[in-house]
Amino acid sequence: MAKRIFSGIQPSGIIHIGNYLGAIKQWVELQNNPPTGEDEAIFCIVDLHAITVRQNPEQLRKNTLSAAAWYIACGINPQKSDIFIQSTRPEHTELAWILSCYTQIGELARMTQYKEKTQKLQNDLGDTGFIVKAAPSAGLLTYPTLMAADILLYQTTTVPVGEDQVQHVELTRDIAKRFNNLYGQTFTIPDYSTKISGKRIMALDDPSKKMSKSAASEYNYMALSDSPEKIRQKIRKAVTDSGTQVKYEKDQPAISNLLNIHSEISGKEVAELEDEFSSKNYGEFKEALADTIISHLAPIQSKYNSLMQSPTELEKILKAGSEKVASTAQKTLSDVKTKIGLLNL
Ligand code: ATP
Ligand code: LTN
Repeated sequence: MAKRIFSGIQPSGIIHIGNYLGAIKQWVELQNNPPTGEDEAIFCIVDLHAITVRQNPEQLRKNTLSAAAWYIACGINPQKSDIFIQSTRPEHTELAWILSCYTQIGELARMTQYKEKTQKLQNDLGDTGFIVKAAPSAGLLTYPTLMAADILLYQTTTVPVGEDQVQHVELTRDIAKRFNNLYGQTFTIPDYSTKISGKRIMALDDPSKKMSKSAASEYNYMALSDSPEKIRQKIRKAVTDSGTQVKYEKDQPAISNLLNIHSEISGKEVAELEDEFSSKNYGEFKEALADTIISHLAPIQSKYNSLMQSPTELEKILKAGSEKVASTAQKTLSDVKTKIGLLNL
């Protein structure tokens, strides 16, 4: 059986180095060195997931096209992999509804992302600076059934994601097994694959939280689009611990996070970096880290800028991707409908 890789990112903000190191970088590696010769890779821009929290329509449109440009600028090759926008394939929402009828509310309510996003909504400061309590939408709760549909429609074998998404892939496996047990072999049971040694990239302004596109402050994340000056400023401003040594320690989460980022970008082991900076202070390490990020991002940013000059080219790539994946999605959905007793007229 052909192996199929599927993954996606929400166009809910500016793509950051957490998305790059946790997801896109490993997508590119899988695309270029597939585990078997016949692998196929599909990379989606999951705009329907982004609307589980309120988005500005104009900004959402911009972020969607810009996500496609970042995918390509980082090394996803549309000749080798399919890139498409989730909402352009109606099979995703159709299968998501069906799967939500095979998922328990309790399973959804205990997802960490649901709990975190619900809490964030309830603590958000409105424009006036006062806390505006917003109730979570049903979409935020059923988010994982849409993600399960994304994955299962394509008979995906491998889902390369950051560590925060593993729980959702595990739920996808449970739903798929449940369905297969009831109706016979229908879905391939997907595996997840994580990089960055199973660690997540933490926020620069608070190492107890993950780096996130939808953070209130831009000092939380390092965007792929940040200018060299901004990169230097954000790294200088990044919080550090009470210690002074550049060492990876459990009780020194801020410097450990910065070491992790350096290691992932430079390809040097953390121990090697600890050696290199053993007689240096935090300030010197931070300058070196900023240099490393700036030079790594420079060619990616220049490719991104040139892609964004021709939005119609990007749209063409996205349309072609959507058409290319259509037949697999339609085949799975039709099989599911028949099995559960819907008239497939
Ligand atoms: P949002 O803040 O809007 O929820 P996000 O920044 O968490 O967005 P997603 O679109 O949810 O980003 O995630 C896209 C991919 O990037 C996923 O595979 C996710 O696991 C990975 N990812 C996101 N944040 C991090 C992080 N801080 N460290 C490592 N991987 C991450
Ligand atoms: N929930 C994921 C985005 C996502 C996804 C997917 C990832 C939606 N559908 C299918 C892998 C496979 C996130 O990163 N927040």
